[in-house]
Amino acid sequence: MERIQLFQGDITQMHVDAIVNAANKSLLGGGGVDGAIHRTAGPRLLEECRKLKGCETGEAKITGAYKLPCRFVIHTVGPVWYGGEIGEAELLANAYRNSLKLARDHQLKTIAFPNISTGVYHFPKDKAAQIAIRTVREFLSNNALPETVTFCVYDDENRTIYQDLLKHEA
Ligand code: AR6
Repeated sequence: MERIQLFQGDITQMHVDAIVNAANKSLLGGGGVDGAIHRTAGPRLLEECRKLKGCETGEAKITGAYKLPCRFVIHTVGPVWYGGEIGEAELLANAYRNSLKLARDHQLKTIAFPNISTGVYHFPKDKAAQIAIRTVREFLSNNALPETVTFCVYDDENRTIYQDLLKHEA
């Protein structure tokens, strides 16, 4: 089976080993996918997140998943887009890479990513998708775990972008 998969829908309903949360540095919840994950997981996720004392941009931390159907949540913080001149691309790549490292180090086989930074943080969707796919492909070529990575797109624009990039850059 292809090690990179594409799925359109709600990441909170995915039965994978870990879903990735596009969080903020506080790790104390927010809107977008972060809000959806905390709503579905229930209040014990926030309790565990409080103990983590936040997370730097580009870093990642792992928690339990509580009422979510997955086993773990990997919380990462993507960069806010300020025009692309202050290292946003590298920080976004770090967010993907550090999430993948955590999954590997916990022996996780399946992981799903939302389109980190492309909502409230305004990273251009096409650029973000290129970075996401390049970073995941490079990691998978050097690591046996995770076995499969699913890009969970939510909006149609991201779906089209990912379909095109995954087709043409295989
Ligand atoms: N499942 C999958 N993807 C989703 C879902 C969902 N249920 N809901 C939204 N998306 P955003 P960011 C997509 O704004 O840009 C939060 O307040 C959405 O369409 O959630 O990294 C945090 O606390 C978009 O493509 O994350 C931070 O403060 C993608 O998820 C801030 O937003 C990311 O959009 C992080 O901003």
